[in-house]
Order: sequence, then C-alpha cells, then structure tokens
Amino acid sequence: MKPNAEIHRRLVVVSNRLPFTVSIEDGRAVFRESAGGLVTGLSAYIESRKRAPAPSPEHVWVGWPGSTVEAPLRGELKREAQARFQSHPVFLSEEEMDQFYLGFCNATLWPLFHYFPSYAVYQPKFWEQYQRVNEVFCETLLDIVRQDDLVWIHDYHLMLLPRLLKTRAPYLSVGFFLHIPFPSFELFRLLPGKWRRGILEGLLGADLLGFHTHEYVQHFLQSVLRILGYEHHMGKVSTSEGIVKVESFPMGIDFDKWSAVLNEPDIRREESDLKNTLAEVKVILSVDRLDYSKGILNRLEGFEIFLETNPQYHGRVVLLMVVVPSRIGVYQYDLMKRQIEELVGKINGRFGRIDWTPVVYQYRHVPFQSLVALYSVSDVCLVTPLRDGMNLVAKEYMATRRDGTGVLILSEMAGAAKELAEAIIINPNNREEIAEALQEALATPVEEQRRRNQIMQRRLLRYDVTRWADDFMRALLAIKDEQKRLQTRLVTPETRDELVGSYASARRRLLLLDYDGTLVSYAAEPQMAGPTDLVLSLLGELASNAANQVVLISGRDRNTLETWFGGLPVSLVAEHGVWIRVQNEDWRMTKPLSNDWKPQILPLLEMYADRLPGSFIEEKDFSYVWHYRKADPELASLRAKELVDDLVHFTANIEIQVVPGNKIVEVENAGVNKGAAALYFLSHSDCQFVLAVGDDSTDEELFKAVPETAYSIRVGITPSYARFNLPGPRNVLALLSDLAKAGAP
Ligand code: GDG
Repeated sequence: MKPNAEIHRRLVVVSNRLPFTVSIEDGRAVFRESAGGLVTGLSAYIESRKRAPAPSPEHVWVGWPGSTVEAPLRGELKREAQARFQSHPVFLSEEEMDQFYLGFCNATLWPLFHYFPSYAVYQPKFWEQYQRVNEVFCETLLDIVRQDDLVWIHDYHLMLLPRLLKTRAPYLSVGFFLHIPFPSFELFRLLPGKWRRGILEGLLGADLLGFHTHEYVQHFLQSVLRILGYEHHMGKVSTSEGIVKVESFPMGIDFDKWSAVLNEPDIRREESDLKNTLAEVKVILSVDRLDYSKGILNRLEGFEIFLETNPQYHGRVVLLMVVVPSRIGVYQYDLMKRQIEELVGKINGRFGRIDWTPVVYQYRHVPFQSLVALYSVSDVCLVTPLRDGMNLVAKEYMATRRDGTGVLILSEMAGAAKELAEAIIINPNNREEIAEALQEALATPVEEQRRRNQIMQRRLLRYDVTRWADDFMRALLAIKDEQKRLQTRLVTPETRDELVGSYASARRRLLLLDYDGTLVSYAAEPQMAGPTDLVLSLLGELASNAANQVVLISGRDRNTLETWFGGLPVSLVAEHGVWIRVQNEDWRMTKPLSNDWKPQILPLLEMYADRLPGSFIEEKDFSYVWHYRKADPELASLRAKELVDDLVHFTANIEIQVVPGNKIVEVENAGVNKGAAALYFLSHSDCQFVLAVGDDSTDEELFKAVPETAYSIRVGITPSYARFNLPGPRNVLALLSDLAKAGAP
C-alpha cells in the first residue's frame, strides 16, 4: 500500500449522473444539487481529500447533467458546471439517453443483474446505443484527462468505458466500481454472446475493479473464466495487456455526518414533533426508491401476516413507508406503484380503525432532515430487498441510533448483510419470516438492541465512506506499481535494438524457441495449432543463415515435430527433452528412459478423462498428457488440482514427475526437462548470442539453464526467471522478423 501523498493526484470521477441536475427554464440552465448514495458518498470522500495536508488535491466530475441541453446553451452550461461544481457535462441527445439509460441500462442490465431475468429485454439497438454513449463519455474524457490523473469510473452504465479509455490513453490509472450486484454466471450468460464478451472485456480494461462483496467478485471472476477463458490468481487476472486486480470494497457511509446532524436544531424539532405524534405506537420504518428489486410488496405482505398473527399489536404499531419516485413512465415501475398502493389500501382497510392507520404511506422524496428524524424515531428499520448491491439505508439507520437502541431487520440478499450480521437477517421471499422477524424485533430487550448495535456501529464507524474510497485508491496505486514492475521487464524498442545489434555482431548464434503459445496461439485441440506460413518462412530464413543454429524445444511428440518442421534446417527437441534431433541427424534419446510406469498410471488418467467431459489423454513415447482446454473451465481447474494431487501420491516411489502446464497435466520421466536439453546445445556450440523464448512454466527450466548474458524472454505478462517479457506470439514473430532482417554474418 502507498502512503497518502500519492493520493494527491487529481481525481477524475466518472458516473452516469453529475452531482447536480440541470433543467432548462425560460431558456436558461438552472442547477439543482442532487443526492443519492453514490453522490453523497463520493462527495464526502472529496471533502475529506480537501482536508488532507497541502497541496490540496484537485478533482473533476464527469457525467450527464440530467437533461438534454441544446447546442447553443452548452457553452454557458459547461463554464458554469466547471466553476461551481468542478464538473464536465457529457452531452447526450434525448434518443441516445432513451435507448441507453431507459433501454440498455435499466431494461436490460438492471433487471438481469438483480435476478429479474424475465424483465430483461435484449434489443440490439439498445446495445448499439450503450456502446455509442460509452464512446461519447470516452471522447469527453480524452479532452479532460492528464497523464497523472486517477480516473474512477462508476457503475453499470459505463462498463465499456475502461477499455475504450485505456486503448486511447494507456498511461492512465483507471479504477472501476460496480454499485449493483454482479450476478452469477447463470444469469450473466443470458446476455447475447457479443454483449457479454464486450462487457467483460470493457471492464478488464481497468487496472482495478471493485465490487461491494466477495460474492460479486467471485461471480465476476467466474464469468471471466467461463466466457473469456482467463484464470485468476488471488484476484489478479492476466490479460494480454497486463494484470487487472479484482477486489471487494464494501461501500460505507459518512458515519460522522449522520450521527452529528442529529444535534442540529431543525432536526431536533422535527424529531420531537414526530415523537409527539407517534407517542403511543412502535414505529417500523421502510425507505426505498420505487424499484422491484427493493422487495416493497413482500414487505407489505410480511407486515400483513404480522398483523394477522399478532392482534395484540393492533393500534400499537405503525409501518411508516417512504417510497421515493424513480424511473417514472417505465411500465414495471408504474405497475408496481399501483400494486403497492392497492396493498396499502387493503391492509389499512382490513385492520385500520378511526384512531389507527397501520401503514402510513408517502410516495415522495423527503428532505434530508426529515429522513434523519425518521431514522431517529423509528424502533425498527425494515429493509427487505430481493437483491441489492449494498443498501445504504440499513447503514444510515444504524448511524443515527444515538442511544444505541433500535432493531434492524435486513434481507440476506443485500450486500450490507455481509457486514451487518448482528441484524435480524431474513429471506425476503418468505413473508412469514418477515412477520416473525417483526415480532422478534418488537420484543428485543433494549440491552440486547444496544449490544448488537454497538458492534455494527463500531464497524460502520471504522469502515466509513472515506476509508472505502481511500482503500480503493490505495489498491489502484498498488496494482499500478505492480504493473510498472512487470512493464519494466517488457522488451522496449531500446532493448530490441540492443538485442538485434548483439545478434548482428555475433559470429555464432543459438536460438532456442518453444513452439505452442510462443510462435502460435493455443487452439482448442493440439493438432489444430499447426505452423502458419509466416512461422515456417521465418524459421526457414533464420535457420538457413549459416551463423545460426535454430532449435525448436517443445513438449510435442517427435512425429508431429517431424511432420511440421522436418523439412527445415532446424534442430528439434520433443517431449520436453526426451528426444533430440540435431539438424541433419536422426532422433535420439537424451538419456535412457523407462516406460514401465505407463500401465500403472493410465487407469488413473482414464478415470479423470471420463470424469471430465471434453478432456482427453495424449500418449507420447515417454509421457502422458491429460488435456482439458475444451472442458468446462471451472470443473477442469478443480479436477486438474485433484489429478495432480492423486498423481503425486501415486507416483511417490516411481521415477516420474508430474508437470502441470497450460490447460494440461503431463506425466513424464523425472530429470527430463527443457533446461537439460538446452544445456546439450549450449555445450556443443561456441555461440556469442543466445536467445531463449517460451511461454509456459516448463520453459522456466530453459531460462534457468541459459547463461545470464542470454536474451531470455517469457511470453505473457507474468513473473519469470527470464530477463524480459513479450505480450504474445505476434510480438515474438515481429522480433524474429527483425532478426531475420538483421541477416549476416
Ligand atoms: C445503488 C445500489 C448501493 C433514499 N430516499 C431518500 C433519500 N434516500 C437516500 C438514502 C441512501 C440512498 O438514497 C439510497 O441508497 P441505497 O443504497 O439504499 O440504494 P440505491 O439508490 O439503489 O443505490 C445500492 C448504492 O448504489 C451505493 O453503492 O448500496 O445497492 O442499488 O443514501 O439515504 N434521501 C433523501 N430523501 C429520500 O427520500 N434525502
């Protein structure tokens, strides 16, 4: 982790909405500050940055201003937004916003990511507009960003932006945070293939990806593995461009602010008025945006059962239900509003009396002070989302319980349930459970309330919104550092010139080249990864230079190597060093080996091939390979670990070794490796230039064997014994082509 000083770099916050909303009134732009979890949280963090020791760090906010602004007004609005709010508006037409925001964001992603697949629509024109709007954000950002900025992109509206931005400005530090759940693979896969790949690739353009919970991180990584085929190691995903870190950062609230405002006279007055009005009843509070994900109907149904089964509470309890208007005009939302209002009417009609209304329902946005007063007078806070990324209402309620009393009932489907385990945790689909939880909450002794709340309050105080954002920023800087360390190992144009120069001036040269993953990319089946014309012509050109000895050091069997490369003037090493064919000579073994162990091992490998559809066994002269590239990636990775475990036990007394490789597990004779084969060629030539290139863990032995002065290169951006890295086979071929051009002696 980095010290705070690093965080003094300018912060560029990017979100769909700006912290204010613009409306055009009488031809002029009118600004209104907007609230909401994201804006409030980030604003608190920005304020805390300003309190840091000088120099005070700058920030800018980039987003949509909340309405369509015609061209003539844009200039003025831009100036004012910048001066008053350090903000840069992204201008979008009504059609763009319609298909992007109401379309792809809220009619496709929102329902799918909240486990309402039947509400999700899959309209190609929505997806096109989503791509387009992400591009517009990218263009706007490119006019603003500076090399040293920390760019923090927020939420599901902008999942393509990280890659778009990094493609155009690779030097930037880019973090992304998702505020809603990342669904399990089974849900995510419902998106058409191109879209789901696009989203994952878009996100993986960032340096750091943050989610509220560990579960969402796992879901994301699972989709990345199953859809893009990238594995991860401790939350780090290696792509051809570098490493991306994926981690959970549960968003907190500005705890101090929520507890401090309780002392403000206005709020005290409102609190005392409410207490007078509600003196005779226990208050159950419910606050949400109108949304089907929030479980408002379940909550009402649970309350109805509670009233049915607990007549002793009639006249003594009130459900205060605040529903904040949201996404007005969208069918599902309008329908839900009607259903809520019918149910409220039904409950009040069924149980209400002249002196008692069981559900007090408000469909409107309440001012901040009123919300605080409501939290503070409520005996119970009932939070029952069917799915919720985090849920800040539950946390805010806890922060306003000055005297430590109050009971929180919280759905296990909210991210917040992972942190607030001392609440009464319920499954919102079970109405009876909600009713029982209400009964339990109202009967919880004050001491027990305080005991539980103290634990939760301490946690919320410690991990508040500033800590959340600080942690995110530190993790972003840490991954950038790690990338830089790996980056310094990449072959730069200077290293390349030096390498080519050293090659050109050497009288004798030895080129030790791995094949799969180094000269060609992996294919679904080994026999499909034959050499391209370019590979053959490059190898031919290099090998026919009298000063060169070109050796292909591969794990492949000798027949395949012979078929593919037999016609070239190259030397070949098969089965990781079992067989050598020095140019113009016959194949021979590097040392006497035995095959006796094969019948013992085969049944075990066959069992694994049967247990994992899509996997198969390849037999070579002195080894077996279990291939699993085409199998279900998750099950395969589990089975591969089990197989290695079984084999290691099984072969403890036999002279063989188990070598896990790229989507394979190989069983071969002990003491055979690419390093030993390389030593043979090194000891038989008086070369002044050695190049060793490979992509796999089996190539590490090769890198260890070559002299320190050799140019050893690991393909892929990953730590290695090799001195340098190159991203992929294309870069290797480009390098070989430079060497071929460097030509004589
Ligand atoms: C998304 C994710 C995640 C609500 N009504 C009023 C009002 N609010 C404020 C609350 C709270 C915020 O709005 C709501 O935050 P939530 O977390 O409950 O839900 P979403 O808006 O859906 O937010 C969610 C969040 O992002 C952060 O990552 O937790 O899971 O869906 O701060 O206080 N504020 C005022 N009047 C209201 O009537 N003043």
